Amino acid sequence: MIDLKKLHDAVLTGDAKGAKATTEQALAAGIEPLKLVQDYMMPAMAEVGRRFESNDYFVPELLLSARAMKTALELIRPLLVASGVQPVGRVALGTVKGDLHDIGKNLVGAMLEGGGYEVIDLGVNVPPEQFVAAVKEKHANIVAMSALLTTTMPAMRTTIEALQQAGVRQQVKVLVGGAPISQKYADEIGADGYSESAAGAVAAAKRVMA
Ligand code: B12
Repeated sequence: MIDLKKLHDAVLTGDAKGAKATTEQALAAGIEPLKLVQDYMMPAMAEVGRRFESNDYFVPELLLSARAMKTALELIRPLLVASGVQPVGRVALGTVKGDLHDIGKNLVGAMLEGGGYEVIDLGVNVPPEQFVAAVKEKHANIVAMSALLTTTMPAMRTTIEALQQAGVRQQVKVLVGGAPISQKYADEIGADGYSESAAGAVAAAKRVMA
């Protein structure tokens, strides 16, 4: 009998080895991959988000949990694809042009994956045309942009304008985030959603897709 709570606890405590081992055992025992994500990993990441927001967890803990989540997801993702479980949406995620900060972006990506979204991670220093290409060629239905510098925030507006010019703005929802970004700024540049946290990014994605 496998104790699946171990998977929850491994993600919560950032134990990538433990997350991998329990996931392997569970999959070998025929447990539904989706059950592992929805009942154990997502609640653990949601708790990680809560602990971060209440200052019980800090960036190192977040990174360890994100890595544990990613390690387990690497085993699970191919099975979800094979079993035909449709992702709830496809997100083109990146840190905007000129900006190399990716810790928050990576957390947002892990949370979105945990929330059932397929994430196309475009990396850092992503120019507007690369976001446009992800929408056109990879059929992303959400563009999620991160910026940590006040000097790179305007690249979000430029990217939205590039989506408009390419004629694809209507077919995507745009989410923005990062330390200097606010709801006010998101409204100003015509983004569809904003969140100040990785856990909130999933809720924002759900809201804009509804
Ligand atoms: C780590 C760090 C770096 C690292 C980045 C490493 C990496 N791989 O990311 C390094 C050392 C490379 C770096 C470089 C620089 N940095 Co720096 N950096 C930071 C620092 C200390 C932490 C950022 C971080 O990771 N926070 C933790 C994560 C979890 O938080 P987050 O990114 O905000 O993300 C959360 C939310 O914002 C949200 N979120 C984020 N993205 C998105 C996206 C969406 C769609 C949604 C919904 C939500 C969302 O969810 C996340 C999780 O909850 C900040 C200070 C700070 N306290 O923010 C300075 C800071 C951002 N850096 C700063 C500066 C100035 C620089 C440099 C210019 C320094 C220099 N002179 O070279 C360079 C710029 C390089 C470049 N071109 O990008 C300034 C920016 C000031 C400003 N007003 O613009 C800051 C604020 C430090 C300061 N107080 O001066 N930096």
